Amino acid sequence: GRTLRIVLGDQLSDDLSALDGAVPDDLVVMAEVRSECTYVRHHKKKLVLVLSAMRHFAARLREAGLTVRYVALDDPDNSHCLRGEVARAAATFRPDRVVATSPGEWRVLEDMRGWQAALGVPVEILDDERFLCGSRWFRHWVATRQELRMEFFYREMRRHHRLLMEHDAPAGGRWNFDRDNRKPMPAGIAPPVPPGFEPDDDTRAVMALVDRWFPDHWGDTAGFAFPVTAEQAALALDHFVAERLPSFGDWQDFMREGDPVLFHGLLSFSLNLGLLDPLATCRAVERAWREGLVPINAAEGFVRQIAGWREYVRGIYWLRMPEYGEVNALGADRALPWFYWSGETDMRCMARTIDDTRRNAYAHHIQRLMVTGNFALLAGLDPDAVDDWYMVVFADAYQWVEMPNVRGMALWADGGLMGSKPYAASGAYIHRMSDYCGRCRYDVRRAVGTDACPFNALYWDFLARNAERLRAVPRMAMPLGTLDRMPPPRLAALRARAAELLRALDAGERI
Ligand code: FAD
Ligand code: DLZ
Ligand code: SF4
Repeated sequence: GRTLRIVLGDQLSDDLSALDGAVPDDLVVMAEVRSECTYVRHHKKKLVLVLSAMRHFAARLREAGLTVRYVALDDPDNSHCLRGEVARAAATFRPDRVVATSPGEWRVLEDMRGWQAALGVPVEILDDERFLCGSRWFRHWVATRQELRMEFFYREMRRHHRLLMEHDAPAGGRWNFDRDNRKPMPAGIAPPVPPGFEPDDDTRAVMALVDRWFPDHWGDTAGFAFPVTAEQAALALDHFVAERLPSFGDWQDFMREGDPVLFHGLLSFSLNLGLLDPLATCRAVERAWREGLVPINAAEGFVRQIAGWREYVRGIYWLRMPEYGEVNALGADRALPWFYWSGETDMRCMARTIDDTRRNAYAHHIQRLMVTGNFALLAGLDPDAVDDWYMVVFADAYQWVEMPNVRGMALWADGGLMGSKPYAASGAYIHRMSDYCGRCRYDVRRAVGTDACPFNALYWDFLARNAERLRAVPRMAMPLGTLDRMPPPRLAALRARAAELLRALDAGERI
């Protein structure tokens, strides 16, 4: 029968379930719509990335002989929502059925579930098979567990896909090489510069379009250099595996001024759009290890991120939506300080991380978790506001991956589903794992007084404020023990300093 096939902006994969069995008589619909571009005010580089990659993918499908109806943002008849564009296509094409792949966000799935009734045509919503773990498998796994732990989930993924396995044992004799990883990085190391992809004419047209349509979104289109095709993404992966992966594990958690990439992959953009396949990416890394090109701690550390964390957060998202969008286990309610947008703060680590983020629509994991995330946790910022910020600022942000990382991992707002304890840390952590503190106006060794690092007093205040709630968390016993033993005058001084900082935040004063 006549089949209308829908491809969304982050479904740009040749083996997408919605394209399975497609023939030239079918109609593939892709649409650039204002509603998707503005439901959060995405960073301009993210808009360029998604729209340019969509245009390149449409061209690729046409070259493969398929018929594509591509509706551009400035098409005068554009209804500017996904449902409207499917309805317009259906009205002219008159399909017998509509086929779509399940979207990455709950919001879109809810809408899609209403399409059949609205269109009067059968709508088949197929599983998104571009993951190592299906949602049903995850539910089953959860049902057989007393306690959810990423580590055990990850081992199942390794066994099931036979990733980095030698017979039934993990390659190298251990599942986890973290104790070899995460070292401070000596000065003087020069990480290989990742390849940039010069915008072609299509991408330049999209950059102009985004500047015209969304001038008040954050960031700039200038300097855009992300991969926008599967071929470019494959080059980026090859370069990473050859040049940066060998040292990926060693300094995975280190932060350096002006260099947010270091030895990271810069692959999340491509993975999340579907330009790279996660299992194939893990296999490429495994191959490099088998060929002796990279050490096991690097290969395992990287595969853990993709086969472990990335799949786990997706499982948690679909398991717990829609309630997950409202969790707030610590009752945090402070407004997001303006400096999250302007970068105008004396806290060097925050200012530099926010600046990297604004320039590149990218920051690496530890900047996201231990700088902007940690501050939000310690200061008790409202999870809704923080969630919104993270959706806006990063070019790899889609709710299925952003939300569990923000609400769960960074803010502990899910009460421990994502992490077995809050990732709260004082300035000492940032000092050990970065070069920010040396150039900061605050003194990281001090906790009270106007020159003291704000993270220090806020850390103790966070523990004291949430002590009742956190007593039930076994891995918090150590820091709470230290809190309990602290002389009361010392704790009072720390809490007074924290109160002053929080007052200044609420008053919009510079800290
Ligand atoms: P690398 O360090 O090279 O890691 C390799 C790959 O592993 C990444 O490309 C990514 O696909 C995957 N990965 C690593 N950690 C995670 C994780 N915790 N969750 C999911 N995948 C992971 N990732 C996103 O893709 N989109 C987001 O919106 C996002 N928001 C985040 C918000 C917070 C508060 C935190 C703490 C993490 C967030 N992450 C997000 C996870 C992680 O920080 C990014 O995937 C990573 O920084 C992307 O850069 P990279 O490709 O250079 O990663
Ligand atoms: C992120 C995004 C943007 C900015 N624009 C579009 C668009 O114009 N058309 C489209 O089909 N998809 C877009 N996307 C991706 C969707 O938001 C994404 O598919 C859903 O959020 C589900 O993950
Ligand atoms: Fe950040 Fe504190 Fe270090 Fe300054 S001293 S860079 S605020 S951790």
